[in-house]
Amino acid sequence: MGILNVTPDSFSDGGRFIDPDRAVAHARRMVDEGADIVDVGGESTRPGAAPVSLDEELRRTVPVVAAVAGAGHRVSIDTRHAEVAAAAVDAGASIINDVSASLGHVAAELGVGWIAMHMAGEPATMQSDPRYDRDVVDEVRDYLVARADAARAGGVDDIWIDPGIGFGKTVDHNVELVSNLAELVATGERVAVGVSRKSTLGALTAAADRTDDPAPVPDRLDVSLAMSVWAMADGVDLLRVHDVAAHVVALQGAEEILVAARG
Ligand code: HH2
Repeated sequence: MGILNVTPDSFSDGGRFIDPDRAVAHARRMVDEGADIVDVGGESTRPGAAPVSLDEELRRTVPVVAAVAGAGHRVSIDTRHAEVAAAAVDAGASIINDVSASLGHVAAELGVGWIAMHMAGEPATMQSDPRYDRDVVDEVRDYLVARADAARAGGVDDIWIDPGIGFGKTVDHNVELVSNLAELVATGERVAVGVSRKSTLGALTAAADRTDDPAPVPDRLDVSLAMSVWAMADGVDLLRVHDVAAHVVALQGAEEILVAARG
């Protein structure tokens, strides 16, 4: 899944694709590079981000969804809002990428796929002091499986669960979740994950470089690739990434090894 944020303030590509023509050109490039799905978002959910109005989110996303889906590409809409999901599906999106895991009933009504992501709290405050009463992996897994079960009972067929790396989690929580992706896969649900360029990777890159300052966003690709390969080896079905070409090369190379290792 290639990321297309039609926002002025996303942590990595904010401001780059706010112009619809540039957004559509970037979508086309990601598909050419090997993305199966283009994930269009009109609201940054980075830590501390302020919510945008519905009108603004619709204005940013719907024309881009229509153009990308109209060109024959599979589009997901990255939103927490039922109105935006419905308008995007009307414009051709076929998956709701839902960081609030609350739109299962909307996916059922619209007859589209649904990615249920775990988020502890709200973007504006979720990183202030994230805590889990139980083990973070158990808590996230049980929550997502319950969401998936409810959505399936409500009529959604096409479901992924996503641990929500960076959404109300410390670096240690994120590492714990990525190192236990196999536990999510073992639930039998299809698993999606997004680590691409996130701040935890800035911390891990700094540790590898033996510096204290988190690595800036453009320097986080190496660890993004390493984690995505790890996720694929653990059986993750869908990877949400900014750098599609680099991921395709890394994942195809790693797949050769996996196939050989598994006979
Ligand atoms: N992460 C972000 C947004 N949407 N969706 C899923 N399923 N999984 C994720 O991990 C995920 C997501 C945040 O990243 P990004 O869209 O690059 O930045 P921003 O929220 O600043 O727009």
